[in-house]
Amino acid sequence: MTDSCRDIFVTKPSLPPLEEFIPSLEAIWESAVLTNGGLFHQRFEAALAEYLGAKHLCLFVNGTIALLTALQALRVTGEVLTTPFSFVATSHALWWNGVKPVFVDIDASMNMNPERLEAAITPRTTAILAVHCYGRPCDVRAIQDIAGRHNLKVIYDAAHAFGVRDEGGSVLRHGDLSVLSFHATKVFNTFEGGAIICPDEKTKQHIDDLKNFGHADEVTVVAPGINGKMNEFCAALGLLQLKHIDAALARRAGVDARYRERLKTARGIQCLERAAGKSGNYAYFPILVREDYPIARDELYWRLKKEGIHPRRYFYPLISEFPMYRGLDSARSDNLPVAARLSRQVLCLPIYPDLEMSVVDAVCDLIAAP
Ligand code: T4K
Repeated sequence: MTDSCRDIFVTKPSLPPLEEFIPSLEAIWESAVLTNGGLFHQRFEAALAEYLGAKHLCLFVNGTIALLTALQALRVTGEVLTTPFSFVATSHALWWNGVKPVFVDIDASMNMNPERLEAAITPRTTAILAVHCYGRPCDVRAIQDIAGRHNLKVIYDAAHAFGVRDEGGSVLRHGDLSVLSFHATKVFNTFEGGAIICPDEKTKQHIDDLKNFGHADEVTVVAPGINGKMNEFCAALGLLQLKHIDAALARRAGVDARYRERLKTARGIQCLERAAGKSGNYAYFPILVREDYPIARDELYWRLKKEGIHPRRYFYPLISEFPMYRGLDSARSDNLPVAARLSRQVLCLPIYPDLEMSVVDAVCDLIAAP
């Protein structure tokens, strides 16, 4: 390592120069409007929608509350097909809506395998909750085809997919609703935050009501909504972050390329292929530590940590292995063989805009000679 005292985490949040943020803070203090759709909220919502190429977008306090609200807005009930290979918030959002997750196995793309979807549908199935894992787009066409034939809603947990595009534009346009996270660990952060991409103004209005306790106006409550509003502080930061996001993505691309170059000859290490025809966001750098690697994935994980490098095993354990879900029939490991295997092989290496190439090289040296 260039600096052996320094710990290197899987990510380090990008922030604009502090002096750029001060005028926004002064404006917030001056106006005393702190939340509830203030000026920064309005400006950020509009600017973000434009950046993402979305016509309608609702800002949220975080991605989890946005997911919860998206499911509520679509009146999802009964059972929902979802992936076990995600952050636990994906299934928790179903649980909070009183909906039973039905886990469907993934394929080598790390996303839900559309070929496994149809067999999991029952008369109680109302929706598919898929995740663009690591920002790699799902097979949206196959998912939509199945959803269309079975009259199911489609919600994309796009927490990892900020700025990801496919052949036709933003990947966020797919499904009934897409949900973003702007948590500190994400490609684009507002400290904490999230958003729902909506297809039309009416849906946006409904979701805006739901995130404000269900209040449609001062005296009308249309649904048991939640407090999901983004505050002015986070909105002001988001507005500033937009100025820097393209440069940050370009630096991430450089780190991604260096890892690929340096790891291509490491025996037993597999970098996930970039998704063809898509423009990614380099949100994560997952590798698979295969059986022909000299040591087990967890041994590598601990060796790196001993050297001050802190990769993460996203996503291990699988959601279906957590106590509150493992009793479900669909959580059986023989139903999820690919997810079970990949979850025990995956390691997400540090990636963030400021990561020095010398550190990337040091990580690769440690991996190449464990
Ligand atoms: N759906 C999906 C697919 C998701 O991945 C997530 C969140 C959600 C939904 C829910 O969205 P939010 O409600 O969070 O908006 C993190 C995050 O807490 C979580 O947001 C994220 N996914 C998940 C994949 O990772 P941890 O517990 O693994 O990360 P944590 O807090 O240990 O942070 C990792 C490293 O990053 C730290 O070791 C150091 C560094 N770090 C972290 C934070 C928070 C910083 O340097 N500064 C920071 O402020 O969960």
